[in-house]
Amino acid sequence: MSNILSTIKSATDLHAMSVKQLNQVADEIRDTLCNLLRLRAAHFASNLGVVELTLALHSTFDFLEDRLIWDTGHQIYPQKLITGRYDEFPTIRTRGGLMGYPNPEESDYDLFMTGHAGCSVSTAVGLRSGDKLMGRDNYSVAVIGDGAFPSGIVFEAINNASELKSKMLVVLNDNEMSICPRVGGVANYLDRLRTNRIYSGMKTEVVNMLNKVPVLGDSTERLLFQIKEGVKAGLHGGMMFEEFGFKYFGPIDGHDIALTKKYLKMVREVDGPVLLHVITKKGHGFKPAAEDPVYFHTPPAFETTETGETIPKTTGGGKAYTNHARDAIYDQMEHNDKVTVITAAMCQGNKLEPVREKFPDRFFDVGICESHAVAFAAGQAKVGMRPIVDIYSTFLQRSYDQIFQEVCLQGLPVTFLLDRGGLTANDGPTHHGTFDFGYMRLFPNMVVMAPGDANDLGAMLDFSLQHDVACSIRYPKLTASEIERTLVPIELGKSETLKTGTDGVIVCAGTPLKDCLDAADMLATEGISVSVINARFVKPMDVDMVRQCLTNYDFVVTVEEAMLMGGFGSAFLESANELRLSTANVSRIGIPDRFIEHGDRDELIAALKLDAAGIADVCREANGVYSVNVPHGN
Ligand SMILES: Cc1ncc(C[n+]2csc(CCOP(=O)(O)OP(=O)(O)O)c2C)c(N)n1
Repeated sequence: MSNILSTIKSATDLHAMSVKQLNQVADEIRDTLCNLLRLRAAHFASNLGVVELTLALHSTFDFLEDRLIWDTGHQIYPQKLITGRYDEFPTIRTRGGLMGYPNPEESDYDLFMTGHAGCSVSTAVGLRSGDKLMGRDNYSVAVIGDGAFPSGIVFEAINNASELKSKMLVVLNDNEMSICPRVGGVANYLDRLRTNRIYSGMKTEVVNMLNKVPVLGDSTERLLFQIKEGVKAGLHGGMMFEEFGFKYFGPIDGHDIALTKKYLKMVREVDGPVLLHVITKKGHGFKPAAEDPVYFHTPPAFETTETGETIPKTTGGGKAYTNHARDAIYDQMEHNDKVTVITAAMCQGNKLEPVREKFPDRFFDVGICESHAVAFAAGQAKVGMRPIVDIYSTFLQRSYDQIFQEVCLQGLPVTFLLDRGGLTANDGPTHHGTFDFGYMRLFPNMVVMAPGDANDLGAMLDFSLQHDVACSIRYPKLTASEIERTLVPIELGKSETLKTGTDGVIVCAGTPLKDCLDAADMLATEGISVSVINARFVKPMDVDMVRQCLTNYDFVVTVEEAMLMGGFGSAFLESANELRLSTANVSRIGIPDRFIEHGDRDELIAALKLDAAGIADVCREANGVYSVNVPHGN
């Protein structure tokens, strides 16, 4: 059979294809996705689940004129394959290659660079509104998963779309999964809609019959009316959406291209907002992924053994910071029944499954609802519990106002464990957790910590739960280092000196600490003697440490895997200024004022001079400039 996929240059090529040909393209996309898994870790189950939906959408609409937003964006691979990026596809998620999320720089079909869930309906309403004002008669479509659907902002958008009477379509891609199985009341409602499918044949007749029940004025009749409306709501699928002003269609099988196209053509003619409920299966068409979509969300690269078996490629061993954090949480919950843990749909990412199993009453998965997660934690803290919000740094950004008002303004002791602090490598700019030092340290009543290694992490969690104040503790997506030393207990606003030198000093906030020590070793062989300090606290700053650094050494280098603007180095400079000490000899290593691309972590880190070689370079340069060649007594 000839390969059609490789010949598709633009999605408009699909318009002339028969359903049979589209199904062949679907098979070819699936093969291409499976082949990718042999190369590298990538989003998998979600992409396999939307192959037919993507083809149905692009063969019905022209998304160079119409608008399409994929919520979350991780299921964009089929779209990339049919919009002129087939040849480059093997480069996906590598530095300089295609991004694993929609990227407007790659194609006009990718309207927004997205990676955070929940905003697609809002954006689509905005696009429709703007296009209407510009006099364009086009159509706006948002595809959103059932996991993201309960996000508060989706209801804000639905509310607005009804008001604007926007001619637009929300495709609810219901695969019964977030990353883990979806949770909550909306999930239950969608389950009921699915099972209501058996009523679809008789629904109209029953509703017609109910409509014949007279509605009169006395109380018995009012009761009858209420019963009638209740029964109608139960029978008529999607009543909730209809009440919000959307026309509801479905549920339909989203793997049936012909059927999905039929519905898409039909809803395009409806004046006003429409919700099309589409049922798909994550991992569809590749048995192992369909059977275990949680593992196959972003599985590691695969390899085929000599016996022909497909197994995950083994990656370097060692325990990740995420696992250390999970074990520390487990330990705290075991010893203190006031401690709770809250995740916003990231149980799998944060490796919390054992905590969920062991402490079901104190484990809360609130769905992809980060703002709610934080306000919910504040509520628990107010009445005496000790909640831990275990969350990715980048997703916590969704809760900024709740950190301000519900937590800090009230002075409540909520602990934030910020996973994926720093670069997340192949995911790229939507997922790098580089802003948290800056955004967390702004608020009064917030302590900001960064463990230098795995030992610090557990000790910091313990410290946090012993104190009556909100604390943020951030760590990266990395195998943890454990630096050998006599452990100095965590003390509020106190740093830890790991190595004492005479020429300069490296002050590190967080896990680049091991690289700082390695840099110091390299420099020692060249006759440059540097101290290495584990800052531990971004806030409050260790003011004595700042004073000593600025008075005892020729040069100071601050290091952080975070934005320079507003980050640890900036905080250091602010302290120096308050001490009225000169900062001319302070160099800061961190992330400059731009979004960092996706790519191999080591490459990205090296380019930012955040590895041992880069840190040593900056020290060398500073030593050359600022060295006065006089011994300092420390
Ligand atoms: C704001 C936000 N929180 C958490 C995540 C992490 N995350 C990525 S995919 C996903 C599940 C999405 O489920 P769903 O919306 O049903 O989409 P599907 O996986 O079915 O495509 C989650 C929680 C995210 N991308 N954005």
